[in-house]
Amino acid sequence: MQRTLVLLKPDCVQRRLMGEVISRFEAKGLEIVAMKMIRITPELSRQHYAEHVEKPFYRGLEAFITSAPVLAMAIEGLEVIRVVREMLGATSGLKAAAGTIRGDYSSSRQMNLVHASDGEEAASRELKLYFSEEEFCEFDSVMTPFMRAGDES
Ligand code: FUP
Repeated sequence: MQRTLVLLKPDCVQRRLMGEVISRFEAKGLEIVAMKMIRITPELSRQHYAEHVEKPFYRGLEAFITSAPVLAMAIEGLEVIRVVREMLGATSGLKAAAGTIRGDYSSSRQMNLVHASDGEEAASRELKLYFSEEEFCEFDSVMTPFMRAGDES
């Protein structure tokens, strides 16, 4: 079982698309095990986007990501890091395939609605930036027996 960090970005919050996006993760059978709305500070933005801080587009990216609240979620499931990235689609909404979240709702590279960790190392680092251990809410999902066979783990 893996966990990944998902952020519904300021454009998603402002456009009232949070419910649409959360519905897709729920319908897929993934577990939301932590969730909170926060305003990203410039300092957190620099930590989150550490690999991009020196790039020319970083200024605009920081201004955007700090412009309104985001909804941070920890999502759990089998191969969830890859599964969620595939549900998001390519980084730019203009390139993302139809049927993906960005492909269906975004026409922008910067305002691409959702962030998700891109690998195990990133997931572990990013989850720690947004959540403390006590904030994860594990539970026995009554749906699990109807979502996958017992030997699929
Ligand atoms: P992704 O992993 O799909 O979220 O994309 P990247 O890590 O490559 O980029 C992080 C964020 O920077 C993306 F959400 C979009 C933004 N970005 C720009 O605004 N301009 C660029 O030229 C490239 C990325």
